[in-house]
Formats: sequence, structure tokens, C-alpha cells
Amino acid sequence: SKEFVRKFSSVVSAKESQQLQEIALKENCILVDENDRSIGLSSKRDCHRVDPDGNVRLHRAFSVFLFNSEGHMLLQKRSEHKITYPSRYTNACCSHPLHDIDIEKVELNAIGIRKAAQRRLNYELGIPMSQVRPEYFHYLTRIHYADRGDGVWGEHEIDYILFLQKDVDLNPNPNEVSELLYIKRDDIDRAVLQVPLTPWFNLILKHRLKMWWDNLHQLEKFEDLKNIQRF
Ligand code: DMA
Ligand code: MN
Repeated sequence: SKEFVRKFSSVVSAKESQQLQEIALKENCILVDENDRSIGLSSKRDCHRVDPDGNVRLHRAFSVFLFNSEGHMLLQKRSEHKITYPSRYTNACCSHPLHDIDIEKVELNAIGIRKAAQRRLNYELGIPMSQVRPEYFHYLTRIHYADRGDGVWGEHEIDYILFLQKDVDLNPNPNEVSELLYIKRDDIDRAVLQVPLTPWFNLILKHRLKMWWDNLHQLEKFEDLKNIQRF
């Protein structure tokens, strides 16, 4: 049984929502090589366009998996106005550290990623910054994956996986998210059969999620900060 936190729609105009997504395409992401070494910057637009050969520029990203104290995991449905993967269900929050924000480029202890995660959890889900301080996240590993999306907009990322178990206050931003729900461990297999998922969530679900979810109390045993997992 799904436990819906909130369902919301038509809180913002479609036009305003689309304009905000357009503006965000001008932000600059961090380009990396296959070993996650920073090699420059490119706009969010240019980082997500699928080129004629089917390739997408590799950039740095993060995925936050958020659990409440009962061990239920937060799922979000992406807004229908997202340019990449609209209306798909996915983990609590995903985005990119920005080249435009100096602190988000700091690699030591994944500080840049942690700061970016705090910023986006506040923006997308409305969680107070004080509830998602950078040091609260458990950084598990990095995943390298590519997906051609709809053939026009896709992904190709080194994705930092961050786990956080904490009861947080949610106030979702309808420009980003159209639905939020907590899902129980025993319900995940059934739940995901019924809804369209993002490719990265699908891959993580298939390869790692259940093992990590079953070990929320001892995640340090599953850390691999050295290797990049290639799916
Ligand atoms: C991009 O997420 C990051 C991953 C891991 C796919 P996103 O499309 O939700 O980014 P943003 O929220 O910045 O549009
Ligand atoms: Mn991306």
C-alpha cells in the first residue's frame, strides 16, 4: 500500500513552470572524464542534448536517497514540465553540482556534491537547509551510466550516491515535483511495476538499492569511494 504524503497539481501555471526550466538550462554543469576528473564546464542544455551519434556529454551529478526513521523511502514524481524525463518516478532528489558555484566544485570529502544536494533538497522538496546539512549525508559510491532519453534529451553522468535517513519537513516545489510518497521496503517491487521510472533509478534499483536499503544501519560497510561503478 502506497503512503501518499501529498499530491499536488496546477499550483503553478504551465507557462511559468516551462520558463523556469528554460532558465535553468543556462546553468553550467561540471564536465568530467571517465575517471571523474573535472575537464571544464558546459551549459545544462549542452550537457543533456543527445548528439546525432547518440552521445551525451559526460558530467557530474548526484542522487539522494532519503529514508524516514521507519525506513520508508521517499519517491518523487517529476513534474510534467521537466525537460528531461518528465512525469517519471524517481528517488528523492537528483541534480548537478554547478560550475557557477565555487563551493560546489570542491572535491575533498565530496563537499561540492553535499552542498549541491542541500541546495536542491531545499529547492525541489522545500526541506529546511538546517535539516539537510552537508555532513548528514552518507556518500556511498559513484555510478557511471548513459541513457538516450527521448532521443533529444538524455543523460550521461558520474552520479554520486548520497543516502540520508532522517525525518524531514517537506514542502514540495510544484515546478519540479508533482507527487511525493514514502514507500515501504516490502512494497517497492510491486510499486515500481505500476509506474514509469527514470533510467538511473531503474539501474540503481536493479543493481544496488535493496542491498543498501537493507543495511541503512551499517552503510559504512558498503562504501566504495575509490571505484566508479559502471552500469
Ligand atoms: C539530474 O537530475 C541528475 C541525475 C542523477 C539524473 P535532474 O534532471 O532532476 O536535474 P535538475 O533537477 O537539476 O533538473
Ligand atoms: Mn544530468
